[in-house]
Amino acid sequence: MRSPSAPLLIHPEIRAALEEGAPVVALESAVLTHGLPRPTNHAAVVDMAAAVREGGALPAVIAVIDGVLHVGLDDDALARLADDRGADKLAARDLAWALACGRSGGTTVSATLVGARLAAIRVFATGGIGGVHRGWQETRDISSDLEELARTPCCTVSAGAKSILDVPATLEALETLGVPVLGWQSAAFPEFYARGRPELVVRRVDALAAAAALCRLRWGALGQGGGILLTNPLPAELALDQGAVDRAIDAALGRAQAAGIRGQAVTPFLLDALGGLTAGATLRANLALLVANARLAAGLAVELARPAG
Ligand code: PSU
Ligand code: MN
Repeated sequence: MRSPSAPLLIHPEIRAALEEGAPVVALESAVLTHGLPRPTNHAAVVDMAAAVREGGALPAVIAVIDGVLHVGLDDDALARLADDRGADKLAARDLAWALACGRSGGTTVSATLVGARLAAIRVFATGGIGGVHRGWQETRDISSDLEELARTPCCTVSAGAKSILDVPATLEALETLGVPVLGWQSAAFPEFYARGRPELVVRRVDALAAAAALCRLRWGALGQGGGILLTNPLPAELALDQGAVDRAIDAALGRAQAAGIRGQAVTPFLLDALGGLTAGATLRANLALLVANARLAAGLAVELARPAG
C-alpha cells in the first residue's frame, strides 16, 4: 500500500476551463470498464466526448488510474483504461480504497459525482443511473447512485434508470431523497432503451434556459444543494419497444439467477445478456442514448455558463 501525494488530478485543460467559468461536462467511466463490450466501450466514450465538444463544452472523463482520481483523461489514458481487463468497478465507497491501494478503475455514477463535486463540475452525462433492483425486498440491492445523486450539487443527464431495475421503486426512492426528476421535452420517466410509461410522471422541461434557471434556483436562491436528474428519452425512432425489452429482461434475469450473479456484477451481466437476447438492439440503443445524453448535457452546461439574465 502507498499513500499517494496527489490523489486528485484535474486535467490542465479542464482546470483552466473551470477557472474561467467555461462549460464542462463530467463523463463516467464504469460504462467504459464494465458497461459495454470491447471495443464498443472505447468508441462510445470517444463519441460522447465528441458530442460534448460539438455542443460547445469540454468533456471531463472521471476515472481512477494507478491510485489517482483523474478529472479529465487524455486520449492515451482513455484507450488504456478501455483495454484494462483488471480495472475495478468503483462506486463512491470504493474510492478511498482504490486511491490508498493504487488501483485503476471505472467510476460509476456515484463515484463520478464525487469527482464532479471535488472539481465543482455542475453537469454530468451518463447512460442510465443505477437504482432499486427488482427483488430488492430480498436482496436489498439498491444502487448507491441514488444517495450520491441526492447529496451532490450536479445535474445528472441520463435516459432515466436502466430498465433492468424496478423502475417505479427507483422513482419512489428519488422522491424520498428529494431529487428533482425532470423530463426533457417529455413527462414520462424514460426506461433507458424504451421511452417509458406515461403513468410514471416527471416534471417536464422544454427549454435549456428553463433547465438552467431551475438549477440556479435550487443551488442559489433556494439554497437546497443536492442533485438534479434530467432524464432524456431516446427519440421514438431509436427507442426499443417496451414489451420486447420487458420480455428480454425477464429472460436475462432468469439467466442471472441461474448463474448466481450478485452485487456489482448484476448490472454488467444483465446488459451483456440483453445484447445477446436482442441481437444487439439494446447495445445500439445504449450507444445512441449515451451520445444523446452527452449532447443534452453540453447544451445545459453552455446555458449554465452564460451570465444569468
Ligand atoms: N449507463 C450505461 N451503462 C452502464 C452504466 C450507466 O449506459 O453500465 C453504469 C453506471 O456507472 C451506473 C452503474 O452507476 O452502471 C450502476 O451499477 P450498479 O447497478 O451496480 O450500481
Ligand atoms: Mn448494486
